[in-house]
Amino acid sequence: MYLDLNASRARLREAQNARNNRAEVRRALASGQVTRRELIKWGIFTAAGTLAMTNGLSPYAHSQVLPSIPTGTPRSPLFGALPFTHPLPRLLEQKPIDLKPVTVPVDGRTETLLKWDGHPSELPVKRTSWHTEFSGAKDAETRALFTNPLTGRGPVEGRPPGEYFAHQRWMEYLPKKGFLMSLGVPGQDVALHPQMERQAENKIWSFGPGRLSSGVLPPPLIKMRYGEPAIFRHYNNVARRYEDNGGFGSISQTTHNHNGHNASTSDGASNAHFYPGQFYDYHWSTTLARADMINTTAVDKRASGPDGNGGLVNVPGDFRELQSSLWFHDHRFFYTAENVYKGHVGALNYYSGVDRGNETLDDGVNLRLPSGSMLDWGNTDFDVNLMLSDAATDPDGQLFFDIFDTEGFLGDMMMVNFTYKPFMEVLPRKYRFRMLCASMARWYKLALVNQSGKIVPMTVIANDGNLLPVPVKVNALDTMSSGERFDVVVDFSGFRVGDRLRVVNLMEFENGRGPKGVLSVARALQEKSLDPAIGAIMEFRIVGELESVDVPGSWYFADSHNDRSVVPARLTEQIPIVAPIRERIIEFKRGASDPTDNEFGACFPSCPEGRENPWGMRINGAETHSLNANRVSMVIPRPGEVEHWTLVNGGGGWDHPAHLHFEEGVTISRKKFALGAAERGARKDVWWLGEGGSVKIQVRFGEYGGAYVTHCHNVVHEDAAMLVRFDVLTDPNNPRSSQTHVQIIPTPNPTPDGVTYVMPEIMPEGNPFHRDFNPRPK
Ligand SMILES: [Cu+2]
Repeated sequence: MYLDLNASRARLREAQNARNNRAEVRRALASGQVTRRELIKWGIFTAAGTLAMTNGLSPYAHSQVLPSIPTGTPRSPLFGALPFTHPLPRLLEQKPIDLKPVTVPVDGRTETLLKWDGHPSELPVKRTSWHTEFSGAKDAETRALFTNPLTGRGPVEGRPPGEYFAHQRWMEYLPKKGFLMSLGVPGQDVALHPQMERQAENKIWSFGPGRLSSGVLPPPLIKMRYGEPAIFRHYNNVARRYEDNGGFGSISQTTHNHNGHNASTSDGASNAHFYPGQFYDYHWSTTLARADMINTTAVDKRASGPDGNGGLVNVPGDFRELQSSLWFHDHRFFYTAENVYKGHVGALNYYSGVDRGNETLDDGVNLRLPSGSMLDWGNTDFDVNLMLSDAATDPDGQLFFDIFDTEGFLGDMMMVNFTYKPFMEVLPRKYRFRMLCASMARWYKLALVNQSGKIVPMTVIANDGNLLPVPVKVNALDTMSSGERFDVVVDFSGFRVGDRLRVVNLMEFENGRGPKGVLSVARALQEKSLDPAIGAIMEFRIVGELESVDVPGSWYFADSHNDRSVVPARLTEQIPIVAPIRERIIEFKRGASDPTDNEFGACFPSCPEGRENPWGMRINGAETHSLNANRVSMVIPRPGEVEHWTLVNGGGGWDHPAHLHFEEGVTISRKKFALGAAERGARKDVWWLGEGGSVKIQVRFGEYGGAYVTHCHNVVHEDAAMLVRFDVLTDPNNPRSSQTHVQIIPTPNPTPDGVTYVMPEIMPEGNPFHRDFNPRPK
């Protein structure tokens, strides 16, 4: 294609100027040099409070002349870094710490606290937040014990006080292990490739092990097993002042376990974010869904976790609800995209009797999927987490994010495990890859090719961390939108040492509205696209020997190594579709009727100055609303009831991946688009809807209660308020379930000085107890 080079250069210059000017506006606002009102008066903001689309401010303002670059900004400099020159870093496995129970008397009864083994200065874990002690302190001395040590104000634990945010079913799912981690500032030690610039302070905030540690990259991997509940203690160790955020990211954060079957207290998306110097104890309970309804006495061996000695620990619940490849990431309302992009992310593998992470142990329960066999469970030698994301940098090689973008920010550099286009050495045998789309607004269609560009089939075994009933062999994966996971098995045994294969991205974007289309493998390999993320993104190299990750110092040799893993013809059983108790229609739409209608100001909780929130959601055909965390849009009245939900893309040329927290849904059908090869009857938690499309799912809730959300997982749309809150009520007749959550609880309102509660509004269109509620909306 012929491009006028001078015009092209001029446009790039303008785009870079626009980026600088926007950064200038952002700094002026943050430091209080100008007000939003002044910016509107000067024509820099529109009356709606959004950045005016003028030259010098918006890189899109004059893009009619030349084809646009998806990022809307100049290409990121690569500093000579070539693709496939740096090895894939494996995610950093986190070592759990034993938690030792101690019983203490509290107000005439006893309570079980958990002490961190080998960490005597660490506050024990307990059922209610330490915020309760801070709030209830009778004197300054006692209060000081439970005060945020970094700031000297507010409680030491950010979890809201009292029963509303107490860990539910505490003794039943008493944590045995703890993961002690901080989200911190890595300083100058991290780069996306050794040849690229080191990231400046506060460009990346990532997890590191221990209390008040620096962040590190690559992101962490946490291995959990059924029957071993854990605590994830997250210290907030990022910058203290919000203007020190390197241009993007919120210093108040919260961690969402996507999609662990946990109480809303520990879901990380119940408006309970916390501040620098504080920690938050998340109870990752490993509860198997339907524990109160199916296999309640834990006799089914398939519903189990590995005991560490070749045996199993049975747990109550439905084995068809077992989960495997989960992940965790920030969920601070209005700032999720910035924070996740900045590094607040990790992988979470759940192991079960069926999906053991051991390929040789043959007990009639274990599926023996590719993994390894050096450890009793959780082998990762042949079971590899691949976290896919896209990034963009400024001309100095520093991570860049456009906080005024509400369409979907796209990067032009493809990364796997936060490394630019890596390679990985593999043995000629079967591997399992746990692929995760951790991008903000970009989705993928992936194929695998050999060195002559011919397709090598992959076998999909799990979708969003749920085993498929039967493995599905494909030439290319289904669309993998933001938040979606595919577990695939690739058989390299037909290749010879020295052979190379590549993972190719076929899905083209030109802006954040959604994909432009899918390219053929041949075109994608020739990179015949203006989208720099098209083409090969990772390389596999067949080698003859390989060191073990699970037991470093041990080696595998291709000529003597015997692959004993299998991919059984049946992996699990499908949950049948039945007649629902009620139906709901959930629309993902543009144009909320009340973006500023809130007693707390424009947004609740606080949202960025100067960014409009054009996105909203509509329940059962009522009014469209943007997120207000103090509004309950749907009530789930009783555990166990089957509901059918139709997730609808409200149109306008946009695409949205719909994400449901807490429970998976069984995919029933699609409108406008065909079901994907691995989608029929599959359990999922993110559904790509497609432009003008819809998906019907079957859901069922249980075991825990509280406030959850369902939202668009284009996290830029999500941050522009495309979420709704739903509240799950617990069963008053079940003595094991929380009696606090038999009703809707107040909404936490976090501040650096502590959390107060406010009373939420409940919308009739989503409330089955309301006389206007329609259980069969059309
Ligand atoms: Cu969306």
